[in-house]
Amino acid sequence: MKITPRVFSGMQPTGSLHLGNYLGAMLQWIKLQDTHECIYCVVDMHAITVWQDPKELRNATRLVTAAYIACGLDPKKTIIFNQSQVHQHAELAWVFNCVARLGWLNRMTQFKEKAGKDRENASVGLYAYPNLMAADILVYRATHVPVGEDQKQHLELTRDIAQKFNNDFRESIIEAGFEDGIFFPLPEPVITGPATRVMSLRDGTKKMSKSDPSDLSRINLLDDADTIARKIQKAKTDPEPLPTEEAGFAGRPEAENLVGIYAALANTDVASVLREFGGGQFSTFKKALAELAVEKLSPISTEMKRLANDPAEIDRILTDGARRAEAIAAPIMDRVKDIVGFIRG
Ligand code: AQP
Repeated sequence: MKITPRVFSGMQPTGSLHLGNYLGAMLQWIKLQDTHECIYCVVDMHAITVWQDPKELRNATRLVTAAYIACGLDPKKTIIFNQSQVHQHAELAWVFNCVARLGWLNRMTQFKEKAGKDRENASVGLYAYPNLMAADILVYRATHVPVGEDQKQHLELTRDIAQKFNNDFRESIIEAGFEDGIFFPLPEPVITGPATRVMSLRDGTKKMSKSDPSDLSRINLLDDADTIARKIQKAKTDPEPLPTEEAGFAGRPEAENLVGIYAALANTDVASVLREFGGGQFSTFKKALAELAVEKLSPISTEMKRLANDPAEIDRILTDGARRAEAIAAPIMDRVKDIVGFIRG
């Protein structure tokens, strides 16, 4: 059972996907499917760490799956499934609950942000979320995880858990036939491109997020052309012209965000965008950005709507993916049980 290069990542069905999910993660996912074995999950178990209406959760899971495919993931080439269909995620998460330390979880900034002031009332699942995320990745012994910048801390925790498991159970791992004492790889985050952290259109210091109460803060993959143009038109900016070089973004997070979005959508870099638009007014730039965003996103939303019309086909893709995912996860989880000392039939 050698460690081979394998990619894992997921998105939560907590609402409609947005431009941040697309530019921060999805573009990398699509590239990697041509070069690596890839497993892409709709993480419905993560979604219920905050309340989800059951009917909406089912719809959102199907819609996120439709978005994966409409963006360009090929369910024949890559494995696409919803997390709850592969029970090994939950089993390994429990083992990791017993490996990870409270002090480690206490440092997770996403929990602090999501729990807010009402920490006592947050679910235990929200607190233990990073342990489940570590299990999602390591139950496939995945080596590469394409994510946005916001997930960097969780990925570091995943590496810490893998390392501690390897150290704590070293003897048992060697007895199980892994001579070098390494069972889990330390997965590498893949955080690349000009838009690894897309910010809210209303506040350049806040991450674009599904859960932001203002719909104007984000561009959803399902927004129509007029809505996209209106949101970009209304995006917060400052009164200065666009800078001519990247150093000019200091103290101008909204300008930096919009130029980063343009660069990512145009598949170029920020310096090239500034060569074209630097020194000009935001009104001209916003018009060009709206046209580019509509050109890139309209085909995705059209395809998403078409796919969403056939929920039975989406469920079939998810179940087929789950079967293929489980074929990889089951023998790994069996080994974990042996290493930990569980008796199995
Ligand atoms: N604003 C963003 N910029 C770049 N990447 C982002 N990602 C999310 N927001 C941005 C990346 O998208 C992937 C899936 O994220 P997720 O659905 O698991 O949840 P999240 O990171 O918590 O995203 P949201 O939109 O903020 O959801 P809610 O509001 O439900 O919490 C990840 O790779 C993430 O980095």
